[in-house]
Formats: sequence, C-alpha cells, structure tokens
Amino acid sequence: MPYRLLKYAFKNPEELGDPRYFDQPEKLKSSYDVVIIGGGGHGLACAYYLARDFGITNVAVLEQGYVGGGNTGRNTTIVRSNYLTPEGVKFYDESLKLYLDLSDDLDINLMYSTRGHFTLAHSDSAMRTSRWRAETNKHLGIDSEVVDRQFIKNEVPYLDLDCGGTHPIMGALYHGPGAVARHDAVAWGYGRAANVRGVEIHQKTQVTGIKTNDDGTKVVGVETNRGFVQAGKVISMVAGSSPRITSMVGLKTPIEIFPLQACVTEPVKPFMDTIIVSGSLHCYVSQSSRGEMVMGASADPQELHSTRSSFDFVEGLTDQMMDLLPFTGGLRLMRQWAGMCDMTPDFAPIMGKTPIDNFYLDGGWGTWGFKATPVSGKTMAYTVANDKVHDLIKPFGLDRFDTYKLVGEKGAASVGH
Ligand code: PYC
Repeated sequence: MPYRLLKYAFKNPEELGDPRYFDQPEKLKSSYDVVIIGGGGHGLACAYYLARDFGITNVAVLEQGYVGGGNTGRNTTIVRSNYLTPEGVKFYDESLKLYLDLSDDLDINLMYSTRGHFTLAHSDSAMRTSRWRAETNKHLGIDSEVVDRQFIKNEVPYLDLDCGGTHPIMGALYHGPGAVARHDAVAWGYGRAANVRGVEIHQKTQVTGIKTNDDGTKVVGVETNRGFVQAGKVISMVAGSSPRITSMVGLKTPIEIFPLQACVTEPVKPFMDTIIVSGSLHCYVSQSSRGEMVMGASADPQELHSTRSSFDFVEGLTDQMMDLLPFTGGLRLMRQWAGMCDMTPDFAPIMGKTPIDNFYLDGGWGTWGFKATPVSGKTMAYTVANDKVHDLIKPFGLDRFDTYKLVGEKGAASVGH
C-alpha cells in the first residue's frame, strides 16, 4: 500500500494540512437565531445566503446523517429551467443563472457542465406538451424549442430514433442550457462558505421534536438527540422527510413520500455530451465527467419511507434504456441507490411561511430539488430574514391547497409518476 495512503489512514487530516470543509463543533449552543433542519444543499445554501446577504450568522444547520447524504447526494444532477408553468420557469431559471456563477462564488469546482437537454416525444400528446412548454419557455426568455428527428439524429447519433420499433421518437423539446453538476460539491461548497461566515454545521444531530409556546402558535426551539436548543426561527429543509418534521408542530401538508431510484454503469470513454430524457419510456440518462452513464426512472409506484434499491427498477430501466441506446446492454452496472421524494399533488414545491410563527417550510421537492438548490437557499434566506415571502416563491405557499391555486407542473416532470 502506498505510504501516503497509510499516512492518511492513521493521522488527523488537519495535521496533514488538509483541512476539512467545515468545522465539526463538539457542542450545540443553547440558543441560535435560526435553526435549519437538514444539511443538504437547500439547508446549507440557505445558511450561506442568510450569512452573506443578511449578516445572520448565529445559525445552526442540523443534519441527522452526514452533509449531503440525503437527496443532494442521491439525484442524477440535472439542472434545467424548461418548466411548464410561468411560476416554475421563472423560479428555475433564476436557479440556473445562480448555478452559472456558483463555482466562482463558492470557490469550488462544481464541474458545472452545460450539455443541452432533450425531452423526447414518442406520441402526439407528448409533442403537444413539448410545444406548450416551448412557447411558455420562449415567452419568458428561456432557450427552449421543439426539434425534429433530423435535429436529434445530428446531435445524438447513437440514439435509436425508432426505439427498436416499439415507440418511435417523433421529436423533442430541446433546452440548450440544460446542465449537470457535481452534486456533493454543491453541498460541500455551500457548507464551507456558510461555515467560514460563522454558521455551525452539526452532523449526526437528529431533530426529535419541535417546541412551541403553550398555545402552539409559535415555535421556540428544537429537541435533538443531543439536547434542547432554543431557536428564534426554525426552517424545515429536509427532502424526503418533511411530513415527519411538520407533524412535530401539528402542521398538515399534502406531501407523500415515494422513493426514486437511480444507478450508474461502469465508466466508458466520453461520447455523450447531452442529457436525454424520455417521459414516455420513464427514463433519463447523461454521462458523468468520470464516464459513467448516470440513469434513472420514475418514482416507485407505492408510498414508502425507505432508500432500499430494487431489482424491479433495474429490470424496467435497462429494458427501456436498451430501446433508446442499444449499446448500453453491454455495460455493467456499478452502483444503484434511492432517494425519498416529497411528492405534492401539483408537482410544485411548498415554500415559505407557515401558519405557525417562526416556522418556515421548504419541502415538496419531488424529483426536482437539486436544480432548485441555489434559488431555494436564496429565496428562503430572504423570507426568513425579512419574515416576508420572496416574490419568486409566493406561488408555492402551503395555503394554495386551501385556495386551490395550484401550480400544475406535472407536464414538466422528467418522467411519469
Ligand atoms: O426534473 O430533471 C428532472 C429530473 C431528472 C431526474 C429526476 N428529475
């Protein structure tokens, strides 16, 4: 074994001049101005913007596992803004713009790579939705258009446009700015940038309860597996666990949890520089900078609070994938995993203030939370700092399920659910 590896194995990394991304404080303080539940991309981004934009640094991010170990590290890293509703398009476009400068902003290489994103259409109705999306997108200044088979063939020559004769591709929605990024680095970058500004990040710290005043109208602190901490404000930013947290304050939401599975193949030579999604075949694929084919399917059909992986998923996905990209049949799968998705009835997130004072919610991220990381952090930080909902997230309030002002975004979900 090389000497360097042994040295790393037996020494504290800090002694090796290899500082950790953020401090690991031994104790929780007795009180914070803001407690963020969830140390994924959204929670850490919110902490960063609270500190950077509003000078709020007495902040603790509490993570039950390890930073980025939830959906931030479990997604297929796609960034895009070709949504269906004007509300969604504006919101995700702001996120994509923030991503473009994020490596510089956080001083970390996020391997942000603009690839071009195809949503393939295999039926008249899929073509109709593509046209609808393209028109909404263009109206709002987003680079998005319906393209024909020849265009797809030129850009993605290895795609079988006839899908083995089963579901011929009729055209696609093409979104040039569609991109991929190194997902864990987004969490590490935000974590480090928040930490250097004074934010504390506490891993292995599970929130076990939320304390309110006597009549339950106002949050005053959180119970954790490491003791109680007072909190001026508490934000739930826990993809895949929102109902567990909101039930601690008696708040009902329509969120249900469904697993979403993904996998990667062994690495192969870089050959595919686009992102390909087929809503009809329920699959999506891109090639990582390491050469692996990163692939996923639709959410599992039953509600389940688990990140177990299944053979059914692999069987269904690879079957469809071989219709699209026949050569993938010769590749070996290396890893398979799942995330838990907070699904909402209208496929839009739930963000902003709640009926309980000092308790804020950023959840309902379904299968599109990674791409929203920067804008969620930024708009939630604004909302919490000013106790005033940011304009971009006003349409995503929990009260829309009472007033029936839904933001129907299902047509822009990458795959059927
Ligand atoms: O919304 O782009 C997306 C997506 C890809 C995989 C799951 N969701």
